[in-house]
Amino acid sequence: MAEHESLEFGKADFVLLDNVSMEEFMANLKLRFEKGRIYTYIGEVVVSVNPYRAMNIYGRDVIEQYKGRELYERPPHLFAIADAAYKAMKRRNKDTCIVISGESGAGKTEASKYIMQYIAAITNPNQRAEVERVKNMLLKSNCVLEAFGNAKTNRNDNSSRFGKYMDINFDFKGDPIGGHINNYLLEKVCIAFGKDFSCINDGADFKAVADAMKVIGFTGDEIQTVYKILATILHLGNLTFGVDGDVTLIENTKLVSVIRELLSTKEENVEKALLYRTVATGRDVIEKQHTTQEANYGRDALAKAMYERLFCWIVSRINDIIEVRNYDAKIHGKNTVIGVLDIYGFEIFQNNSFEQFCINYCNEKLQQLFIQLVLKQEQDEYQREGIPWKHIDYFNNQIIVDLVEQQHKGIFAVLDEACMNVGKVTDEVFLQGLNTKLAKHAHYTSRKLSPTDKSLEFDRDFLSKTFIYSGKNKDTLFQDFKRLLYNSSNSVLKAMWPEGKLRITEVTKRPLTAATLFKNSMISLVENLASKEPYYVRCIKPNDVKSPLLFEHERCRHQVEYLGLLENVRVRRAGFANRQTYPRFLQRYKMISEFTWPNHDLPSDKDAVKRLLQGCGFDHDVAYGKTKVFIRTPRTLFSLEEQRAEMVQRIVLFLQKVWRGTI
Ligand code: AOV
Ligand code: MG
Repeated sequence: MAEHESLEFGKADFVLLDNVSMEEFMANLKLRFEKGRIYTYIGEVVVSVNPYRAMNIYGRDVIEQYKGRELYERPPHLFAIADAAYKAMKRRNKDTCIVISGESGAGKTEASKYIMQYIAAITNPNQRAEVERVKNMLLKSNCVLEAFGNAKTNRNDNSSRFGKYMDINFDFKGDPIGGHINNYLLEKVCIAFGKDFSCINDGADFKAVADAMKVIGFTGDEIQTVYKILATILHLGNLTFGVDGDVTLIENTKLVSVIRELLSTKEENVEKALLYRTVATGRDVIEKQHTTQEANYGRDALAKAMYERLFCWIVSRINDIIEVRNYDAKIHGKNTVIGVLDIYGFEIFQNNSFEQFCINYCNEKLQQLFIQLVLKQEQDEYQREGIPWKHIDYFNNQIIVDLVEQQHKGIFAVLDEACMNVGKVTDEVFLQGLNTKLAKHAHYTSRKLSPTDKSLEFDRDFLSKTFIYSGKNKDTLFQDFKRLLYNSSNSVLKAMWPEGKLRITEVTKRPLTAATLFKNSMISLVENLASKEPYYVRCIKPNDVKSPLLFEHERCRHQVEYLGLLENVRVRRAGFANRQTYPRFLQRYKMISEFTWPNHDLPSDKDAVKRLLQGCGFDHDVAYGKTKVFIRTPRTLFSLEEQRAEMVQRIVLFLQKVWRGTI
């Protein structure tokens, strides 16, 4: 329970609600939002509501207030959760992670940046140069990744189109010595020609990004190449094809020269790659001319693949630069990690596609992890402390996750199967597959049942109404393009396309589909998170118009519901609303009992706490663990707090009298 906050701002922890009902939860959330209290706890989980205005709560002074404090000692804040993760890592030598979730525009990326800033601010008190360098790189890398990986959508002006998981490595002193970024890109789905990405849109922006890249340590050649790739992608967008008889040709041939120059390849190679594909038929290798449709398709695929590859390359270069360098730190000394996950949030658009399906599946997966871990953590603590655990019912969304990722009959598997039919992949084939395999699934409703709606429907909003283009699932960049880029005399570009080295007859293995790659990357992400001690930030978007004033009740209620926040409160409460170590408990409440004030003469703090609680008549509402006392109902805690406040008041009055000499 956070002190220093009066009830005028509502309850700082939802666990303290009088009744756990949706109405009370929402009333508290709204009150706090309106009073400018954007953070509220559920135990150790931070619930955050996007304020859509600059808040004066992230400064150095505020950082100082949270440094080294316990969670409930200060008003709820991201800094408190960052500090808790840091403390656990440092004191208990634990790898921890901070998982930030919530729908698009809810404030995840902003939260991740404040968390990084906090960690950077509280570490390296001795100003070690190497640590300063690493911290600077970690903060700067964010700006570069955002420039390439964020885009304006109608849900968020600065929407992350990639998921980012960043590990920060710490040495035994607790100072950051390196890091690693995993990006979860949406395969093949970078918005057409990337034209929506700010780094391409705006020349001035690119200058700022180029400067940041330079600071991080990208070479001049590398930055030049990035620039050339972006220019190529833009030019590809203007390239058009026509026909002359049965010959497909490029209409604006001048562009080919420009592209050739940018890519440092041979002009005729560019033209050939755009108009033909090389196919191996048995032992023969022939060149087959594209139709204009195929040529258009190939051009778009090239632009997207170049953008995607560029992004991945930038991430891998940043990783080269920020990885833990110091050999000693790697081998000796303890090296612990805090991971920060900021991923694309759940989204539904007018038209939803494979991209939204992947994003929403990812959010389901994280929700599953949340359910498992929040419950598991509780259970573990009770076990550790030797307290019996009562099972709680909650909605387990494993069934939704299975619906998507199950072997052979999950949606991804059906999609992959539909994509095996070379040449005649249609959404109809895919739909048929779904109808056959999933007809009886409780959470699947076929599109056939709603013929006017061109979407596949799932009965839970989480998965949104998704219309999946099966075509987006295939790796469809013609080999010829890979060879073209590999044969560039620009060594940076060449290095991005190593598979272009393969000769046509060597390219036989069917590449994994986008769905399978994505699924695998999600499974390993979740495994990684599950191996760490998790801390959660649950972000809520208050309205759809980016207003700092509007708390749209229904929109928020819906999020509270699908984030399972009420269940979270119940789980937390059905166990125990509050737990504190014996010494801490005594420190705070000893003044309310004659047995413990000013000191106790019992054999242990545990005995003293027992005596105190028996004396107050709360013995029935608590359990005594090995190191902590567990308080079941918030009422008891309130009562203790009230008694304490009363005592404090009396002591203050008493002291005032002493000072005035009236006693
Ligand atoms: P997201 O990461 O959750 O969406 P962002 O973190 O980009 O959302 O937040 C969206 C916008 O909300 C920001 O650009 C800010 O204008 C505003 N905002 C968010 N948090 C704060 C805050 N703490 N203080 C002030 N303004 C804030 V997406 O990336 O779309 O899922 O894929
Ligand atoms: Mg984001």
